[in-house]
Amino acid sequence: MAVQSSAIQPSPTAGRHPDFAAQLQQWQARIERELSARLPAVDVQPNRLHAAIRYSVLGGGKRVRPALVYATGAAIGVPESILDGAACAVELIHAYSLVHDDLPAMDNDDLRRGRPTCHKQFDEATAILVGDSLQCLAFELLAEGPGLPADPSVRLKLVRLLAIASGTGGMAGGQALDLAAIGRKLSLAEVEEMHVRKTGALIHACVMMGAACAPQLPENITRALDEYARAIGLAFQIQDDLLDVEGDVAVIGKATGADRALDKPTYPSVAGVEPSRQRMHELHTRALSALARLDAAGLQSAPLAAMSDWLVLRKY
Ligand code: GRG
Repeated sequence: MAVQSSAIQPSPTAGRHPDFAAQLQQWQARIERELSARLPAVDVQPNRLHAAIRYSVLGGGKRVRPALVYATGAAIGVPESILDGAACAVELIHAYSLVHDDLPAMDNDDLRRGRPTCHKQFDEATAILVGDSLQCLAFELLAEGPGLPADPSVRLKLVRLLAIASGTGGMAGGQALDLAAIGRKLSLAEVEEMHVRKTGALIHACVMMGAACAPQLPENITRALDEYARAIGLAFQIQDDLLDVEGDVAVIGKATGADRALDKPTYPSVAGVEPSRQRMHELHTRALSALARLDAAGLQSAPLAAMSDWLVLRKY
């Protein structure tokens, strides 16, 4: 199998944001550099844990979440230099969730981003510690790391947003619902609730954390961003479910059909493939219409519109 390229696919959004592919690649390169600078070095003890941390975070993934933080900043005029800390923190939480999700006690996956999963490359105990350490580091960065507004009240807001999105009301709770759903029939409303928490909450937090770095942002713009972020969070997970049914394993970098193999209810398994696609496009349209309020206020919706296009049209 081909190792998943770290390069972003050419953008299908050329009309809305002609330089989007180049912009994404710049954000992707930036986050790789910023993450690398914040991770412990391999030659520092405990070396094996640090090697596993760097293996799990660097050199792969689409970097959707950091890109969303930067795209929000680009839309509302916050410089990247004071978004880096938030972009790193959210990607570290995401990386931790993938490492733990792949463990035998959860989804038991051997392949992630076209490479052996952390517990396969190292061992289970190390993978558990990688997740624990990444979660702590994410909050340490928000509390006192570089690349964020200096204002302590902004940092506190960022900690709060990320903690709520990661905890039982968000990602961890969504994962619990996901595990409890194995072999059961769920209603569509229950599947949506699971998706909104497991994946949508962290996607939503990326946008709201970018917005929090502009403390003077008018309330109506914050509300528009909130609506946009909720819509793309769910749309992203529906596309993930669709890719699990229809995706190309060599492009995705992990096995397809995993949800069916685990007997997990997904959007397409409950609603059907075509209605799932329709729901995803409806959410995409809702996200774009929320962004119209940014343009009306003289802000730049194009980076966020292009992100939404990419998330629903992506092939991995
Ligand atoms: C272990 C608390 C805990 C939570 C795990 C994120 C998650 C919850 C599980 C991952 C399983 C999964 C496939 C979730 C669906 C959506 C998702 C998060 C996909 C992976 O995110 P991408 O596509 O991955 O952004 P890359 O590799 O590009 O970073």
